[in-house]
Amino acid sequence: MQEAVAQLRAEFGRDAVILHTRQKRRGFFGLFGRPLYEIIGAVDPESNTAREPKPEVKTVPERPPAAPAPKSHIWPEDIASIYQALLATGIPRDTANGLLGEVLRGLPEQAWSNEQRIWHELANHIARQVSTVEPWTFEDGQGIAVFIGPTGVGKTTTIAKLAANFALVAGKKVGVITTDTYRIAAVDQLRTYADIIGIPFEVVFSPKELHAAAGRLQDRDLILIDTAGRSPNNQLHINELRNYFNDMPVEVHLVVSATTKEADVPRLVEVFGEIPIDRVIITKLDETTTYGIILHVSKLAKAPISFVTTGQGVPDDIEVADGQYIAKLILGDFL
Ligand SMILES: Nc1nc2c(ncn2[C@@H]2O[C@H](COP(=O)(O)OP(=O)(O)OP(=O)(O)O)[C@@H](O)[C@H]2O)c(=O)[nH]1
Ligand SMILES: [Mg+2]
Repeated sequence: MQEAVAQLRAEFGRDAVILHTRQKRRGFFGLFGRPLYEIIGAVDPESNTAREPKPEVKTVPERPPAAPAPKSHIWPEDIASIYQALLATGIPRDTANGLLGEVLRGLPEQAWSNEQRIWHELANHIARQVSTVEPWTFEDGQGIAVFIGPTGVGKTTTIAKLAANFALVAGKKVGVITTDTYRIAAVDQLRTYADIIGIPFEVVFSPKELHAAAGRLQDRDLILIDTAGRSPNNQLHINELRNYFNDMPVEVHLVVSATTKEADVPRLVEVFGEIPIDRVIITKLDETTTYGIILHVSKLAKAPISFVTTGQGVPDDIEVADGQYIAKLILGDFL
């Protein structure tokens, strides 16, 4: 198999990606009577080392190749174009390889030319891979959730949406606390929502005050805690955030905008992940047309998606995350 991979790379460049590998039955084509290995690869046309933007099925015999290696070349153009389309959704390369490989392995070879079927299977795989979680049921008592993330992603707005829905629609006792005394007007922003909804609101300046405020909200079913948006490149601010919630049993929701650049996601997740992440919220789905980042963030954060938000409107533009819905969003017109 290594030899076959090396051969594929030699012929198509270092960036050739392996989509599918399989050991063929002995006596393939009645030749040699030795096991054969089949690899399907694709070449990313954007890559510099790519020489041929076409996939190839390459079959090589097991060592030692006493006779010239038997090769069968077929050109499943459909699969190459599906792979490219998958990358264009913003799904990172590794994930796209894995997904397409899994789907192909699960389908009989005759189905590989059935584009519709492949897209359908991809949607099923994505729906299974995007982990989601039910909203709070309050069966285990009070819920305390804190919302952290980069600046301007919609943390405060999301808290306002959740507070309004759980208080006014679900009839739960909700309280909000803000630790964001950093930005002028941040306190007023959330206080205004709390006043309109008619729920208690607390402003805290230190971890000690946070404990005290949570104590005063003991009768609440749900406490939502807002934090100041932080840059993942400011370690001092991240440490400060971590110290706030070190010794408090809170459910940490990482809030990430769907407009985040794919390349920035790993660092973002790593740095905010210093505060163990329990849930991910993806905001601003309405501001982009590619949604692969949803899968990307949830995988890297190793946390399920709780909610997605779809506009500026409070309280309507928020939905409970659902795998099928997210898969459809990601694959869009292809389904
Ligand atoms: N289009 C769109 N805009 C949103 C969404 N959620 C929030 N916003 C807007 O994003 C802007 C910032 O929202 P905030 O809730 O203040 O963001 P934040 O994360 O609390 O910001 P900081 O506290 O400064 O870090 C506001 O204009 C919101 O209306 C969304 O789902 N879609
Ligand atoms: Mg805010």
